[in-house]
Amino acid sequence: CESEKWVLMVTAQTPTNIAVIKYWGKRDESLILPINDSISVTLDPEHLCTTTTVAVSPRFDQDRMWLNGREISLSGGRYQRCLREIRSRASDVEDEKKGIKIAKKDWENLHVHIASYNNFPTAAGLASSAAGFACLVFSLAKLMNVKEDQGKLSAVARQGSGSACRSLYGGFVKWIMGKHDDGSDSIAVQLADEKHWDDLVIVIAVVSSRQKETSSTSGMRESVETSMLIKHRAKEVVPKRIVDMEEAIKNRDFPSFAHLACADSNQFHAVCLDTCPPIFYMNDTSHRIIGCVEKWNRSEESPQVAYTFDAGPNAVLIARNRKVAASLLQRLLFHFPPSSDTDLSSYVIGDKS
Ligand code: 2P0
Repeated sequence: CESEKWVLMVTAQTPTNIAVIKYWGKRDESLILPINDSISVTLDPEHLCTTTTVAVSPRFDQDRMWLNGREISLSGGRYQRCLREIRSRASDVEDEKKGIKIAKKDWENLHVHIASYNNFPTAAGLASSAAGFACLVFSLAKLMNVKEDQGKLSAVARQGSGSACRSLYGGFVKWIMGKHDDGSDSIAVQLADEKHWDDLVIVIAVVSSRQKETSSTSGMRESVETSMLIKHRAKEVVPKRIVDMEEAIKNRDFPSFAHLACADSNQFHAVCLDTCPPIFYMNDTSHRIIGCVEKWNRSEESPQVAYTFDAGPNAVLIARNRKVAASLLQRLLFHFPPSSDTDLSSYVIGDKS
């Protein structure tokens, strides 16, 4: 029938985010509730981002998803939870031009097709799940005319992947761990928008684009089960660092920002080493980058560059301004020289494969 031919689509783009005070460890695995607050900076949308198109049509007989052009299963609990949570919040949708009318109750019986692309390596420690789930939740919410605020949407994205809740905002974002058992207060809030501290330049040194061996989800589970250091970190260290980091961001105080970000990255990797069996996310190249930045920072009156490493060997380097970023690139090329035939636009430091 003619009326069954329509397809309604929404496309959205969501950048990834890089934590400067790290999330590592859950107190509730299924609701994805963390053991500490975290703070991140959201990257510019034109760089590391996920683009997702969601479509609905009466012709679709099941929910389906393609990631980077290949179909993936939606049977996992995380996808199911996000779909269920968004469907339960759907409202009426009307598109007069196309003659489409979807009542709130119809959403339960309509299926969606989802196509998602990352413009960066998936699962190489560049927070692909953060951008991915944030974009999925945001685009589904737009498609289904969900009227809830960003905070409530962030609590849905969190159930896809913890760090995803922070990607619903630009600028500097805090994920509040919350107190409630149902996760209703475990949401992201924006600390400062993207214009607040726009001198900062983020350089990502891709050390390896291979997939990591230990996923964040299993890594943090093992840390919670076996590490003593993670308990001390969550209870004694992070609460104070969160306060200090918020202050550093508010005042655009780069020395404090750099000190806190580097220390927190190092403690997160120390927790990984304190896990049984130990988890090694950084490699020799990562360690050499830390050495170079530390030496440079110590040779100046105050720090020029902050480094932070997620669940992978790639370095996220935050330069205090563009001039420093140019000098940083020169230093990286000096210490990690590419060969003459290297395509510098996709140069991977230290990865010979
Ligand atoms: C973060 N990471 O704060 C930390 C720092 C990695 C190191 O959030 O199990 O992919 O899906 O909640 O969000 C990576 O963990 O883990 C992460 P799940 P997620 O960015």
